[in-house]
Amino acid sequence: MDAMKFFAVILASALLLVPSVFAQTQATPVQVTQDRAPHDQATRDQDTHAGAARTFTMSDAEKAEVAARVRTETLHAWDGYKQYAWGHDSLKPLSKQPFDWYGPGHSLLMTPVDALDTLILMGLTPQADEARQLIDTKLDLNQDIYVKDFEITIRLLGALTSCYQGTGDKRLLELADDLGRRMLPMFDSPTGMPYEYVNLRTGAVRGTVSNPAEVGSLLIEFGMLSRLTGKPVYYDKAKRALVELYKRRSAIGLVGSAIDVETGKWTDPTAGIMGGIDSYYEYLLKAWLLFGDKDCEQMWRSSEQAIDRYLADFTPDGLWYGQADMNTGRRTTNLYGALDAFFPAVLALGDDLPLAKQLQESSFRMWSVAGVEPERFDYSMMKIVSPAYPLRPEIIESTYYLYHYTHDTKYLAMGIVYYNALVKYCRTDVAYAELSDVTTKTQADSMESFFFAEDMKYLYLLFAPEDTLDFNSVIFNTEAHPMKRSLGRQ
Ligand code: DMJ
Repeated sequence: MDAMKFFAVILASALLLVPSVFAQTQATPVQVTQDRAPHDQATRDQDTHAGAARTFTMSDAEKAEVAARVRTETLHAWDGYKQYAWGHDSLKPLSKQPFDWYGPGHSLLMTPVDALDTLILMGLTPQADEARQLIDTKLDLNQDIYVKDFEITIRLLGALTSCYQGTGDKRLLELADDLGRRMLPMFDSPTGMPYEYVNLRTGAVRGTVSNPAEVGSLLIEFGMLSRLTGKPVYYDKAKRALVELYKRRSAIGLVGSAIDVETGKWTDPTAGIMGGIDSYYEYLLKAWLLFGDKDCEQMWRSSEQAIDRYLADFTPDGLWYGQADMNTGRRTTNLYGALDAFFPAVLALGDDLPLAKQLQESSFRMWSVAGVEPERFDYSMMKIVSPAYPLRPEIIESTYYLYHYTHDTKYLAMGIVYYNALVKYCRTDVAYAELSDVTTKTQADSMESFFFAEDMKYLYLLFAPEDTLDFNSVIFNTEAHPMKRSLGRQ
């Protein structure tokens, strides 16, 4: 499909979905002018679409209206959390029950912490204030629970350090410092790579087999904590973990999927950019840009070459990234998925817009197979292999980055497609629910905190005025918590 036809299909999808969604939410529809309206002939005639596509524009008022819709829907989900799960980690949106990751009575306030900067950004001030008040007074880190190094770092530590930068609320920094201190024992392995779990009260560790994402996606949060507290230990430990992992790359420059942090040996040699590896690469690039760390720059540049050479896969259906053996470079599988859709954003940030654009088209193609993206997709057969959709944000994140860099309105059209599908298929009477199967659109009883932290934030930023957040002055961690570049360079 050539670029213009592809654009046309995106546009048609966006426009076809607009009226139903706005009707469903009883909101005023975005006005679609005649030359942009879908019609039967156009759906059969790609060239007509292409003609329509060329005229596609959104006025500032139309964009503002979509941003307002996103804000309203964020409030809808927040109100559901507040009514049924206040003080807990998250809301189960179908049963309307609270859920705590580490068992009843052990909440770490995952949703309010992860959501706070989104609420602030959207100007949902009473909601942001109530979230902050809850965090300031009730977030209890002195709990006898083994927490996941990666998730607690990117969500809690990332949000606390980011929100301190945004609000100046010293209690948030105190909490971040306390959390960082409690997590430090996880780095005390023979290699310096962190154990998977650390007990917040005792500092005991468990989980010797980890992966690149869990080992290598800690430096933005711990590094920023060093900058904010003046304590170098955080930066040093997280940087060492990243370097130790990088040092264990294969002769051809790839890392595998699982590594023993005590022996330093790989237990799974499968290379890729998929979940379990993804944000390791993202953090090499972002730590360089945020902190000006030259080692990270060098590690990113050499990793990028290996990724390009062995993982990128140009097929008749476009550019994809599959899996290969880390030692031989031999292709093993052709799987792409919702998590991989983060990579166009990384490519764009790393200054490779041509590849970023091509890969974003592939992500959108994957989304379009069922009208919502699946967790895993075999691009050699264009077939869904894992049909769940746990409200993943990566494709929206990449759309936002690409729109920022290109101002091509097709990315706005993509954003409308995602937004409308979310509302149509994932919205419940009290919040939003993940899908257990994108082919049947069956909802499941979970709403991850990243729905607030990432999906809604990136969607909002895509349509909101550019000065809502100065993209160039921040680096987002992998959970979409913005870190100020000015502070990172101090
Ligand atoms: C988020 O927690 C982060 O984006 C992470 O990097 C990957 N998984 C989820 C979203 O899918």
